[in-house]
Amino acid sequence: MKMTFRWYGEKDDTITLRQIKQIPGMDGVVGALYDVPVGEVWPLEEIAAQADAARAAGLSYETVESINVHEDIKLGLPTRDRYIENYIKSLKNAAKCGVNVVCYNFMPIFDWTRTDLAKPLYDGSTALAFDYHVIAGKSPRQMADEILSHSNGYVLPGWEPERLGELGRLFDAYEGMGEEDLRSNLGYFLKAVIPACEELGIRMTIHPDDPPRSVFGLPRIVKNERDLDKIVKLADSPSNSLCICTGSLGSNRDNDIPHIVRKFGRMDRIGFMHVRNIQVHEPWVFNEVAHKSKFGSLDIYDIMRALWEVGYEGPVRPDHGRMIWDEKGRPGYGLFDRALGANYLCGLWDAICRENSQ
Ligand code: DNO
Repeated sequence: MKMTFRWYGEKDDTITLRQIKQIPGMDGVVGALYDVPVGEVWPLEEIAAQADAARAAGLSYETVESINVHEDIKLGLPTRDRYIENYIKSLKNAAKCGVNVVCYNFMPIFDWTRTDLAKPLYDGSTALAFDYHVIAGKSPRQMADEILSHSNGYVLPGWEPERLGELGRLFDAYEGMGEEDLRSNLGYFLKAVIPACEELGIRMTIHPDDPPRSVFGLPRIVKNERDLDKIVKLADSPSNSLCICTGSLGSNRDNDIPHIVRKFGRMDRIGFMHVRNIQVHEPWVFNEVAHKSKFGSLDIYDIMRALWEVGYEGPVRPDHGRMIWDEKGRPGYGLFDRALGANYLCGLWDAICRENSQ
């Protein structure tokens, strides 16, 4: 595995490449262009500038998260072909800059959803949390406004203001759309994009729905093992891969993450790993915690062991961290707790490799 760290670029991140490089065991950054509107082409020069900066700091630049998918593609509108063409142009530009893993999601309207961006934990740290009872009493607009107003002034990944400005229109457009329709739109997208990826040496990795259930009645199709089975069949190629986000899938306790890693890893269909821990209090009520297994509901050791067993060589990143040591930063994406998380994952990995080399 290659340990990586999500970086929002010189303009958008308070964390520097130098700080990232100083995290023990860090191989590279996971980049993205946050100021390119969804659906437009990522300019070659801008990707190259980010990749060059990372490499100059001694970090690899092979993964981007996310090239977001335009809503017209998810909705299956006639205009989707134009956005798919643009998507392929972005992939070509990314490949020219040495990118070989592209993360994306296929969640209608909202990317990840939380009801609290700074829930106090027992030790004075704060973490992201979700409580379905809270969301049940809110309108999508109220939830979006709350998330944006608690983001400490940072743009949050997947919460682009231009999309959120059109919530009413988008909800109308999804009216009556079921899971099968959405999956067929994903199939259409993959059929167009995967042959290009095969030529470019890129693995597309779809991120699970977070949380893995419908919110506000919108369809969701990346929730569990059954959904993942259907996705890998939509295009039979390692370029059509999965991003296994342990915290997203793991918030449904029926999802056995080590089993999912072993199964899809053996099929060579995992292209990216987001590893983090969560504490599930009751179905659909959870908060994020430190990465260490004993603080949450997930067995991070067994997940890393499963990755080792399947010979996983792709990127892994510590996912969301808590806010600790009075850090003020982008919710979920501060420096300190993610650095601790990376160090814990590297420690587990070293021990697993060592135990098994005798
Ligand atoms: C949240 C992230 C997601 C993820 C996208 C992938 O922190 O895990 O925004 O990047 O869903 O497309």
